[in-house]
Amino acid sequence: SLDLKHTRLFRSPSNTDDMAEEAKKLAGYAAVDNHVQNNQVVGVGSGSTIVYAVDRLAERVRQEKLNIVCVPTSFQARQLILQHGLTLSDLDRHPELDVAIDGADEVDAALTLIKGGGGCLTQEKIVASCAKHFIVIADFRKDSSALGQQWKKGVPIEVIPMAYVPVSRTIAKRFGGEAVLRMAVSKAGPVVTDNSNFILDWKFEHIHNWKEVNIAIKMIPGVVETGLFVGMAERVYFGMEDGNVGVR
Ligand code: ABF
Repeated sequence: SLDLKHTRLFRSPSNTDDMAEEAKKLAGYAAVDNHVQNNQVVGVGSGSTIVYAVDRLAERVRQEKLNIVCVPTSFQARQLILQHGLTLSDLDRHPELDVAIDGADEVDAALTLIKGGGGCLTQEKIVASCAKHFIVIADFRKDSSALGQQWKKGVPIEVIPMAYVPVSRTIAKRFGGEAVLRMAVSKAGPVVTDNSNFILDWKFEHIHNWKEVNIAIKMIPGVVETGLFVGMAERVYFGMEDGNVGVR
């Protein structure tokens, strides 16, 4: 019928958003079901995809009476853990995690990630580095063969506030592109991280050797951490548009 054709040809943006939400849920559930077992310490990432993983984790803890301890990667993750009635811990008490699950802004073919689009990256990288297994969950829009194809906002870099201008200049001079101070939506001031720092978004101009560039940027005085996660992710679950889960 005419109506049906119209629906197919002009899919509304809200449909794409709905599909992405469903995809996030598929990925979050798959990661928790495949990687969380009883008596584990679990790192809880940040963002919107992790919300589904925590929903599933809480459900399994309730239904299967699991004994799970959660270590958060942000204020948001801490709130999520508490709101779901899960057991909250920290790296002082649990410096070794069985698994950490987190979202990402983009994932390339080598499982290199861009993270920090939502403002969290430093605590996420610390927690991931303490986990035996680091599992990433994402919807189909994050899947790319080379960084920069999907996520157009650049690599987030957390910096000490007093250093944001020199760090920004050094990055542009040495690696090209520009590193822009991330402003709050209100434009009233810069975004301030959970660690009271600022974020520069480095809009790079071409593909780099991410391992080398990550180390080089980290060596610039004033840089706290980069949103490049190189050689850390063990597996990525992509929720797909067709309702399946892709694994890389
Ligand atoms: C945080 O949330 C960030 O590291 C990453 O940028 C983002 C992913 O969020 P979402 O799941 O909402 O896309 O983990």
